[in-house]
Amino acid sequence: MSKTSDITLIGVPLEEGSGRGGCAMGPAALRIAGISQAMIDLGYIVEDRGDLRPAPATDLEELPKAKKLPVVAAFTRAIEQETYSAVARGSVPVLLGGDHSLSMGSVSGMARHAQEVGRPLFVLWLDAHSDFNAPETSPSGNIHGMPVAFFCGRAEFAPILPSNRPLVDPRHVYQVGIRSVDDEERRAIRENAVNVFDMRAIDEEGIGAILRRVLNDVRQANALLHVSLDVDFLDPDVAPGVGTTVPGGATFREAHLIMELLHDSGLVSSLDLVELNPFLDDRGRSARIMVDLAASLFGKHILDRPTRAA
Ligand code: 6HN
Ligand code: MN
Ligand code: MN
Ligand code: MN
Repeated sequence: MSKTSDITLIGVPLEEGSGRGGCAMGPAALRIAGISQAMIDLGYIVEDRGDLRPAPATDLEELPKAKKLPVVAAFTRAIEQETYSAVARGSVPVLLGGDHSLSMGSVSGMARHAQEVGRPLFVLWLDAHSDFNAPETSPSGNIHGMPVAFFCGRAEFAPILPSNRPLVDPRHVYQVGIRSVDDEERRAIRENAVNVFDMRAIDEEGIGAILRRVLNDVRQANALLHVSLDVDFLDPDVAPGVGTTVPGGATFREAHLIMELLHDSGLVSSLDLVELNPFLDDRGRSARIMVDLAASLFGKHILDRPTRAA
């Protein structure tokens, strides 16, 4: 039997959750920007599973406030299974998106694995947005604004996954970079005690201090950690290739420092790279930054440095 890969790339050409075209080209752009080679260069065995292309679900109705539900649901099911299979065979799943609704599947697959091994799953959500809408509260009806509410069990669109699916405790979700929250979403994240570090917190406390707090909580809980990186976490001047830019985002160095601290912690179990829209990008710049950030998370660094406690 061949050796299990260290990293499993899973392409998700999904854009129907975002309400516009372009994210379906995300996996291709990330591959052209060298995602696989970047990890091979760091010494990993990488398996690229290609792109998931499920047929739309036939058992679910279109919902006016959860647009393209049959497409998103079919992807959720396929992604849940692929992510679960990769992590269960000892590999780190890396989802190449695709819009952020793909995290309904990736986080659910990780939650299934976490339950099997008897550990909690924590989620680090790097995003301008909280993505905690439900169909009833969404201003847009776009499902990419709902994945956190979905995997925390706060938004049931329809029977997408089995009703006994393991959920993520919203108190185990850490959102960093937040600067655009809808009114009812604001109430929901407070009521559900999601940990939110908005841009002001980054400005005041510094990203290093925030990350150390998050990582300390993960370590104390002996948890698995899923990282979900939305392109719009970054400032639009740094990464313009995304449909939902919000000014005042993370700098190039803030984002890299997060990835470097994540690598040093040794705690990351899985990663989403989402919302890249190559149609809106500037000569592949955002695709290359996402690849570079992933490389930092997997150990690319400027200089060797003595390990120091987080
Ligand atoms: N994303 N809160 C807005 C909505 O339509 O629900 C924007 C969501 C953006 C989603 O960036 O992944
Ligand atoms: Mn998002
Ligand atoms: Mn976003
Ligand atoms: Mn707990």
